[in-house]
Amino acid sequence: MTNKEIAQRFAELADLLEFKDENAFKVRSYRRVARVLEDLSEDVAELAEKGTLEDLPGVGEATAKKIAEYLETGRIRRLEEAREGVPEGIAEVLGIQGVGPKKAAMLFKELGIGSVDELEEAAREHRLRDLPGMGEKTEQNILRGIRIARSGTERMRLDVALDAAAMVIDHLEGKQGLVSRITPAGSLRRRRETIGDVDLLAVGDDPAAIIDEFTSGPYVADVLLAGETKASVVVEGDPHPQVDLRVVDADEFGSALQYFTGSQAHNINLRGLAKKRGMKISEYGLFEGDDRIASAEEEDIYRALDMALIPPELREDQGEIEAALDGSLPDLVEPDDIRGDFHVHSDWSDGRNTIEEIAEAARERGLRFVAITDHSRSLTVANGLTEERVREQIEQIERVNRSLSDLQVLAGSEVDIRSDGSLDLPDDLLAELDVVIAAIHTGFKQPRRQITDRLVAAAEHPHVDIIAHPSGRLIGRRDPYDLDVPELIRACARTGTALEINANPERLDLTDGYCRMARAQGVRLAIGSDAHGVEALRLIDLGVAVARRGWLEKDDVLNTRPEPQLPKRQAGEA
Ligand code: DGT
Ligand code: CA
Ligand code: CA
Repeated sequence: MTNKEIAQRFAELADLLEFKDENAFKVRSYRRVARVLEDLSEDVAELAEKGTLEDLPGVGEATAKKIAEYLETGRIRRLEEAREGVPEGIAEVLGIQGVGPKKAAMLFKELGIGSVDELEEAAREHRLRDLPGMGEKTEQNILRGIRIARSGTERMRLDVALDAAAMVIDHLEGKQGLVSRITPAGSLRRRRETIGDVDLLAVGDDPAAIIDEFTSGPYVADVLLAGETKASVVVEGDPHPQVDLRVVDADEFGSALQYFTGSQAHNINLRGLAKKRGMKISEYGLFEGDDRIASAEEEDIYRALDMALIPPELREDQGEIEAALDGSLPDLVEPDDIRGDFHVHSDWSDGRNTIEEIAEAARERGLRFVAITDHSRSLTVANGLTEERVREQIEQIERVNRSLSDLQVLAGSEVDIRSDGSLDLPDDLLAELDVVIAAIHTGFKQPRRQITDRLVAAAEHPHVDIIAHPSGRLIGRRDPYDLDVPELIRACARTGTALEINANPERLDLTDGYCRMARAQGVRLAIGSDAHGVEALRLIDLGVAVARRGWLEKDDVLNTRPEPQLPKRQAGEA
């Protein structure tokens, strides 16, 4: 963390000095220091302790002193001096695409612009176009930059990013002979739960034609940058997804993909490892001296470092490099392993499709079982089922099952956990169901002790098979409940209750890190699409992505068995 913090301080110092039109040499040198610190694999505090800061490229005595000063006091006096006389809003102005420190200085001097709001107003009133070196076009660019900065602070949901990537890839692959390879990189390839921007990597004989086609596709809302081998566009969507495309040489595809997949923390660790072995790694290849020893395929790079290919979902510097070195990487669960869906709503509660339609769609997806888990009675807003309706539904499902040979429809319920921890349906009815998933839908704000007890009580209930969306968060809309998740995981381990990975892109809950914790304690995970319409059954793949990021193998995930093998029911039946 400190490396990054100090890097940011030096970058800010460079910007401020340039804004004030001070020594250009210092501006360049501070900017270089910022980059070096950003990419450093060692801890800068350790280097300071050893007295070897000055061995870093671009770091002289004065800079080393500033770093030491920050480490000791949390401040850099030179930076504080530089901030004097500069309006606070300038930092934000500098963050607008197309406004560098020089332009910001001119805007400040000529028009007194000290904030993004003032900049926007001036651009709208056409007061920028008459300034030296500016014109109508610059004005428009600045307004666009402001728009992007405001929407760009929001990360997009995984499904939005996947759709944006698919749209661009389809378009480019649709042009005969244009691209020979094209694939997502960055956080999208790692399947993070939210995505800042979509990164794509392509290979083709005519990079200029690829860039042309990419920046003129029907999906384009705005072109941010169009270079010779690199371009950025904003596509239609909410928030407007930014898509970056890079075209690379076929023989550098592997090293570029490795580099641009990240994460940065993973790459820094890998670079440190290469260095220890006298090698250098970059987006252009793995080098030993001047010899390039790997670059065409990602696998070649990892192999040359004595490792198996590390799946992108694991590349977060959470021990995956160490595991790859000692051959203990998990054999991750895959979308093709999935045989069933544990969480689907029908038109009996708030879903849109009939049980028959759901069964048909599940069969088309190649599933062997699908659980109908409508809401229970107290969830009146979702048309929750009364006891009587649940009994009717069980009969209806039996009828549907008699007409099906290759798919099993499970009679289930997403039973509400009431605020005292008791369940919303009687025990004898729950015992009759094939699968019971229990969830909280009210009383999210209960204190930690109470909400934890409530979920633990549900896990301890003899007929509850799965705890649904355990943390309750809605990405970007609602924080998780104040729940002691490790305690719930322990309760599930004790009682043989599974935890859900809810695959709805707004939930992705249980989250990846806790999946790993659950696995370590032998808790099984059950992926549910939580589909309210058959088109959403495909979202189960996002749950698989969370499982993979949580280091889960096929056996850890209950959906991979051809028949639902719920631990508690098996124990009960034995
Ligand atoms: P995002 O877009 O915020 O969801 O996250 P990423 O991981 O896609 O980040 P992004 O788009 O800034 O860059 C894509 C990858 O490129 C990143 O994961 C690692 C690599 N990369 C980009 N910039 C740098 C850098 O300055 N240093 C290093 N070491 N790697 C970088
Ligand atoms: Ca990205
Ligand atoms: Ca990017």
